[in-house]
Amino acid sequence: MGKLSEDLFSKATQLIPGGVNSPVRAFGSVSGKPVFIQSAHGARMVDVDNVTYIDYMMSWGPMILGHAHPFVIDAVKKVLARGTSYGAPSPLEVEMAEMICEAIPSVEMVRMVSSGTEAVMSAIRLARASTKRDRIVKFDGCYHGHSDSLLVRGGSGILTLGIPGTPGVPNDVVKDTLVAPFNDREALTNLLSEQGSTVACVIVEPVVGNSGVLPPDEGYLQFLRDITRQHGILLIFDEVMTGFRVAYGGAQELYDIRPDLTTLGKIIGGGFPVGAYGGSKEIMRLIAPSGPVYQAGTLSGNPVAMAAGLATLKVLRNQQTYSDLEEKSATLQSSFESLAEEYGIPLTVNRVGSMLTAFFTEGPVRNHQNAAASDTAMFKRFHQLMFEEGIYLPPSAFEALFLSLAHSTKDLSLTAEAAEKSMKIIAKEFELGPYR
Ligand code: KE4
Repeated sequence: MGKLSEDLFSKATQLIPGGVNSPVRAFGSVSGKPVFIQSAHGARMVDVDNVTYIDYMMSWGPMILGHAHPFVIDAVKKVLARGTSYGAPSPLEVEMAEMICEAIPSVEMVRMVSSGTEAVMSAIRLARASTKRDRIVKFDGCYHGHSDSLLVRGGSGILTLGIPGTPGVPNDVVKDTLVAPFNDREALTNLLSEQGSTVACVIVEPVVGNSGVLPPDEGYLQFLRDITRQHGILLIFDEVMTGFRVAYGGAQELYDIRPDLTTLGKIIGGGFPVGAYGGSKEIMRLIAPSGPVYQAGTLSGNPVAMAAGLATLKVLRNQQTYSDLEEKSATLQSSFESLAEEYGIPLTVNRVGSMLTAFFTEGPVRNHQNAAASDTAMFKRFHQLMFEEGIYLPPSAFEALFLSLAHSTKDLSLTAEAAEKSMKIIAKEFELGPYR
């Protein structure tokens, strides 16, 4: 950590809880010393001490084109000249709704909000209103933002910081939140055979990103679709992370599943605050003002966020995008795997498209329990060593690493060189492979 970051962090911790505006940014489970960023372009970020990093966090997912993509910047500049927020409908919101509905056939109608948390909170309320049931089912290690009823055995920062539950959330709020293990058909079948008639929705990250990446087992998502339909339960795909990430139409395109409701965020805002939820017209028409289910937001559909999001989606719509991301991500995965093999380091890389996690364990890693059993001390050391080599990995063993269109083959070979140095040191320090 450079001097300026150090000074900023000590000042920030006096003014902002933990010195950060979102817990995982505090590097709590790695070095504990977050650097402060002054700029970002393409695949790189530069901190206030002028240290440059190849970035694989990409703002936790949104920056799939790379930072400060010229097409996005131009689109934002044009809109900025016309004001920043109207509090009234604008053409850009209609265009965004059209692009989302065209990309995701299960979404016939969509409402914009300002964060993934807000999208999920609203979708849950809508599911409860639509089914007139109160119970919800989520999966162990999945994170769906920080609304009260979802803060149960969550992933992401909750897992990283080892927060069992969250003080301030009344038991009455979470008593209706049931938790099942991901990728476990029997557990959910048993749970729903007892309580299915009281459950409004099952919400899932179709590709889990918040326990680290956990791909769904073959046929598992179809199983979720079938069993929820059987019990009259709405299936919610939380695609805040996977939407426009794993495919242009998200995980539901990749796995050919039609959920009842979808939540979105991150990429559709192009780096600006955004969220969205959508589904059939029949269900969505329950939302005010067309229906009685209230949900509102001062900056929902903000024109600047819409401009950045639209510019991003227009670049992504070119199919070449995802094959390019796939190729680069597969290269990164195989360099990690072959190096771990060479140095006798237990490593399992889970990847779907351009989101991946390297778990320091033999594997397989199919659920939160497997992920939590990985060697976090080894991850911490790997993170630190890679950081010293100028590679900025997400500062948590339970997050996804993201590639962008801006990551070049040169960036990938620099990353592989850094990984070689780091894994060699880890093998020595942990007495593995040639250093047993
Ligand atoms: P936001 O409220 O942070 O925009 O979205 C919440 C959310 C909902 N659903 C999924 C699947 C998500 O991954 C998220 C947020 N993701 C975390 C990182 N895994 C955001 C990073 C942070 O909390 O700082």
